[in-house]
Amino acid sequence: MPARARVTGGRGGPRRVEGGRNGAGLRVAVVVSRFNAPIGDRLLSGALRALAGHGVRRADITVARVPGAFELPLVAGRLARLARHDAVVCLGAVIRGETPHFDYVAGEAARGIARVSQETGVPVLFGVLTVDTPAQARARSGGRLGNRGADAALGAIEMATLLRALDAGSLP
Ligand code: INI
Repeated sequence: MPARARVTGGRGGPRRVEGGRNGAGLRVAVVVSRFNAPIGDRLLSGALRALAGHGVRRADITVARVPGAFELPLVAGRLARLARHDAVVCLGAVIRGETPHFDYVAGEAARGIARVSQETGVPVLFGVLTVDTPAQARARSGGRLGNRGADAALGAIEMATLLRALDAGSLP
């Protein structure tokens, strides 16, 4: 089944358009930071499981590794500009306390990822944890509070299917 978004409503009410959760036929790139590697690996596992569980074929997934979260935007941008992927998912963990430059690393990663997405028109998802402690990072990477890598992967499918629907002129 092709990746689909849904248009509902109309008939006098607001028309609603939403991305779907069927990733069949989508090509997704994942960029993961090696800094805090055990957390990055947990986020990556969550993302890959979510993509496979929603129909994205293994052969349609590219995984790239970068040294740290600061480097995520550059590689995400390069992948987005290749025009081979429908979405890019960025994963990593910036943990306060390990570095006095937490704010620079986290801020630049967030700003850069947003900029790349806006400039290329390709959805680039922010699956980067910005937390105070390693325990908080573990809780959000397959622990008590879910897995932000999986969340970002699902967000990628939703955004890619939504943009496809808008580009295909599915709105009357
Ligand atoms: N990179 C991270 O991904 N997480 C961190 O917590 C972190 N800390 O703590 O410094 C970090 N630093 C490295 C940074 O992302 C760059 O790789 C490095 O500064 C080289 O440009």
